Amino acid sequence: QARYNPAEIEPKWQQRWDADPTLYAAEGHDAGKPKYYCIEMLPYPSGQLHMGHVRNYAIGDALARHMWMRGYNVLHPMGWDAFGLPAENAALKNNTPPREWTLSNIAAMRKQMQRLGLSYDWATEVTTCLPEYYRWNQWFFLKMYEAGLAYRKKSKVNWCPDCQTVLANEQVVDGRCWRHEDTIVEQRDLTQWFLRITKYSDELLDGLDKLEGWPEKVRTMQRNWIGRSEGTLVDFAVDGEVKAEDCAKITVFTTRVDTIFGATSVQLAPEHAVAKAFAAEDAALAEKIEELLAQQTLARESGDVGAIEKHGVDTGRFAINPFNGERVPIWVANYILADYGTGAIMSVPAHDERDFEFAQKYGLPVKQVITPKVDAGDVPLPYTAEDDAVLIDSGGWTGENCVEAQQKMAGFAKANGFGTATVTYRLKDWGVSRQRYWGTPIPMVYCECSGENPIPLPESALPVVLPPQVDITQQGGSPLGRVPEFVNTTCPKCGGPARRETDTMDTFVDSSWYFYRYTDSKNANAPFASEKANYWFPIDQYIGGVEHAILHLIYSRFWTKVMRDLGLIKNDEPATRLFTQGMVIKDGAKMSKSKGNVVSPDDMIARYGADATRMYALFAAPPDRDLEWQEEGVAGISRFLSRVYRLITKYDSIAGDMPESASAAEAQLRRKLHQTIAKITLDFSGRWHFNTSIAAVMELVNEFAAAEALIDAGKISGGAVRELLRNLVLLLSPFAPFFAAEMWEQIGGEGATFRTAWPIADEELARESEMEIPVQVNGKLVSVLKFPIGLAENAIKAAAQADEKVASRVAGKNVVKVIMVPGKLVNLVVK
Ligand code: ANZ
Ligand code: ZN
Repeated sequence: QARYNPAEIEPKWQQRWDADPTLYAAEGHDAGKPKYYCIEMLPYPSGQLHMGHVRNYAIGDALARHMWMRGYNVLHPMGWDAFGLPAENAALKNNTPPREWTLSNIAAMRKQMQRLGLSYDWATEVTTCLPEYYRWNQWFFLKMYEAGLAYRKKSKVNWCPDCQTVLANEQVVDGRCWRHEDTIVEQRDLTQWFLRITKYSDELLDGLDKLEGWPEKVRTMQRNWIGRSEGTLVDFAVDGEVKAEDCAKITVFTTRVDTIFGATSVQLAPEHAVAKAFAAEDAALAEKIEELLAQQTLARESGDVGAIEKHGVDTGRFAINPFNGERVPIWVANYILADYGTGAIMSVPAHDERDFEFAQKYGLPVKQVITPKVDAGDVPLPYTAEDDAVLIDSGGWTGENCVEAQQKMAGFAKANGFGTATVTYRLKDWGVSRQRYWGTPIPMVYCECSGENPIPLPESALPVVLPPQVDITQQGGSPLGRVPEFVNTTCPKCGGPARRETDTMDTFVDSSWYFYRYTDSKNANAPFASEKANYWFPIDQYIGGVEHAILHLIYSRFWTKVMRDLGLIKNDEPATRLFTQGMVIKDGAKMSKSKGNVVSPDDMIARYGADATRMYALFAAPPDRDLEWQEEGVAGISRFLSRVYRLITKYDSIAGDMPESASAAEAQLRRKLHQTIAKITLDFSGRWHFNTSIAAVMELVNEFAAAEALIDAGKISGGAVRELLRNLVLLLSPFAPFFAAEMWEQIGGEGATFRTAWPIADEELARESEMEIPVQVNGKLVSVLKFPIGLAENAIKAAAQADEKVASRVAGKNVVKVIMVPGKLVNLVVK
C-alpha cells in the first residue's frame, strides 16, 4: 500500500491548479447565486511569507472554499501593498531599483502562496506600485481636491538636521534621531497635503455602533482614536499688554468647567501662539521654551498626556479667570498638546491627576472646589469623580451638582460672551505628504500664474508616472525634486513652465480602497465599475491582524464614505464582518529576525507539506488567540494525515450497498459522521473555531480506525464506509486542499472538492440513541451504564440493580430506596 507523501501529491495538484485560471475565478454579478466576498489583508511584498501570513491566509482560504461548497459565488482575491520605505532601504543596500526589488519579491511570494494551495483568483490581482493602480490614487486625489477634501497647510513635522529629512514619529527616540543618537530632532513647519477625514468624524464614530460583526476591541480602539469629547471653551483675558496680534486672550478647552473656581494656573503648549508672543519679548523665556520643545518624547508624540514626564516654565504673566476675576499665572508646559483642543488649558490640580502632578512639582496651589457630598469633610486629592459630586467654594455655583453645573456654566459663559459649549476630537486630518520616492506622485503642479496656489492636473494627464531612475542615496528633501525631467512640466492653466509637486502619497492611501479594485482590476477607464462594486460590497468577511485596527481600518472606512459621496458606491462601510487573528509566537515571543525565532513556511512545507503546515496553523489555537508554534505539532498533523491516507486508500474500492437496517456498529459510525458534519458546519458559521473542527475530524477518524475490524468482518456495510470516505474528504478539503484533491480522485469523486456541495448533517442519524447514566450506592459512584434513550424508568432501575458491580456492592444488605434523577443518575440507598 502506498504511503502519504505530500512532496509528491502537492506539486502535482499545484501544477494542475496553476494551469486552470478558471478554477478559483469569481463569477459575474449575474451569476444568480448569493455572493460571498472574502478577503485577507494584502501583504507588503517583503520577499518572504512569514507564519503570520500563513495563518491569516489559511483562515481565509478555509472559509472561501467552504463558501464555494455552500453554493456561493465567492470572490477571494489577493494583492500587494507594494509602495513603501523598505523598498527604498533595500535599494540602498543592494543597489537594486525599488521597482525591480518589489516586483521580484511579488513573484516569489505569489509562488509561495500557490505552493500553499491558496484559492486566489489571480485574474483580479492588484499591485499598488503599478501605474494602472496608482493612477486611480491620483484620480481620487483630484476628486477630493475638487470636493475640498484635499488641501495644503503648514504643519509641524519632525526634522533631523543631520539626515536633512522629515522623520516619522516612530523614528524619533526620546527626542533624538534614530540614526543620530546625539541629534535633537527639530520641529519644522512644512507645507503638507492633508485629507479632510475630520469631516466624517461623527459618521466614523456613530457607524461603529452598527458594525456588530467587528471585534469589540477594534471598535473601542477606533472610538478612542476618534476621541469625541464634549466640553467648554473659556476665554481667559491676558493681563497687561501683549504686542502680538490675537494674543489678548487665551481660550482653554475643558471638559470640567464646573471646576473652574479651582483653576490655579493657565498652561500653554510650547507651540501656542501666546507662548511665542511672550517669548518674542523675553529671550530667557524663549530659550526655556525651546528646551521644552526639544524634549519631544514619544509619550507626547502619541498624545499620552498621563505618561509624559512633566516639565514647565512660568512665563511671569497672568490671565484672568472670567468666572471670578481671579488672576492666575500663565505657564508653558510640555504636557499640553499643541493640536488637541485649543493647545491651552486651565489647570485644576485638585481635580485632575496631571495638573496635580505638575502642581506638586512646581509648588502651585491646590484648591478644592468639588466634594463627593456636602459636609463630606476631607477627601484625598486629586478628587476626580463626577456624577453625584457637588460644587464648593464656587461663588454662586456652590451647592450645584457638578454634572448639571457643566451645562449651566457653559451656558453662562456663552450668555456673557466669554465661552461656549463645544465638541472636540482627537482625530486629526490625515497628512498624506511624504518626502519619499517610492509612492504615488501627487498630481499637482505649481506655476507663477497661480502664485502659491497649487494647480490640479486634468484627468487626461494621469497617470503621473514615477520616473524609473532616481538617486535616492542623497539626503534631504523629496528625491523627486532632484529629477528635472520629472519636476519640469507645462502648466495646465497658462501653458507656461511649471513645477510638479515632488512629495508622494502616504502608502495608507493605496490600501484604503484596494479591495474595490479587485472587483474590476483591469478597468482602464475608472477605478472600478460601480455595478461590480455594488454587487460585491460590502465585504462579507475581512481577515487580518489587529495591528491595522486604527490606521488602515479607519482610513478605508473614510475612503468608503468619500466614494459613496462621489456617487461611486452605495455602501457606507467597507466590511460587514472583521476577524482579527492572533499572532504566531515561538518560545513565548512574536517571531522576529531580531529574536532569532523565525520559523520559515518554506522549511515546514519541505518537511511536512503545505497541508500539514496550514492545518497546524488552524489547529494549534483558536484563530483569534496567539499561537505558539511547535514543530512537533506539525509532525503530529502530518501523522494524522498519513493515518487518514492509509484508511482511505485501504477502502477506496470497497463494495456493497447501504442496508435497509443498519447494525449497531454501523449506526454508531454514521452517528459520529453526522455529528461531525453538524459540528464543523456550525464552526463555519461565524466563530471560525477551526481548531475544534479539526479536533472533531480527528475524533471521527479515531472511530473509523476503531471500526476497522468490524468493517473487515463485514459488520459495517460498504455503503456506510463509502459515505464516510466521501464526507471525510469533503470535511477535510477546506483545511487540507491538496490532500483532499488526491483522496477525492482516489475514491472516484468528480470535479473539484470545493465545487462539490458541502455535506449536510442528517439530524436523525446524528441523534444519540443511548445515554450514559451513573449508578451510585449510598451516593458513591459504582458503575456507569448505557441505556437506549427513552427506556422506561422501571426498566432502568431494574437494570441498575442487576449490574454486576452494583449487585456485589449491595449483596447482604437491604435496598431501602431507589432514587432516580431521569437522564442523570440512579442512586440506591442501602442499609
Ligand atoms: C480642566 C480640568 C479639570 C480638566 C478637571 C479635567 C479635569 P479629554 O476628556 O481627553 O477630552 N486638556 C485639554 N486640552 C489639552 C491639551 N491640548 N493637552 C493636554 N491636556 C488637555 O480631556 C479633556 C481635558 O484634558 C480638559 O479638561 C483639559 O483638562 C485637558 F478636574 O480642564 B480639563
Ligand atoms: Zn501657469
